[in-house]
Amino acid sequence: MHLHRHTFELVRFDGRPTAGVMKDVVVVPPWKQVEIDVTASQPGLAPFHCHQQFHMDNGFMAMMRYEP
Ligand SMILES: [Cu+2]
Repeated sequence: MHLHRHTFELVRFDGRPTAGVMKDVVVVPPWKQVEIDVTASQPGLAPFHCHQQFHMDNGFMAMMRYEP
């Protein structure tokens, strides 16, 4: 998964807490979950999407937007 224009902190990967891991892309294994913290410090539009083309073709993408 890729969040454009932001860096997020990976705080949980497959149930295991993590800290200090800053990323803008994270690989989510099948049937696993990750949890991230995002600081809303870049107002405007930011695409959030899967990097697997098949998933994007089937709608696994969104546009995040917030104002200052
Ligand atoms: Cu995907």
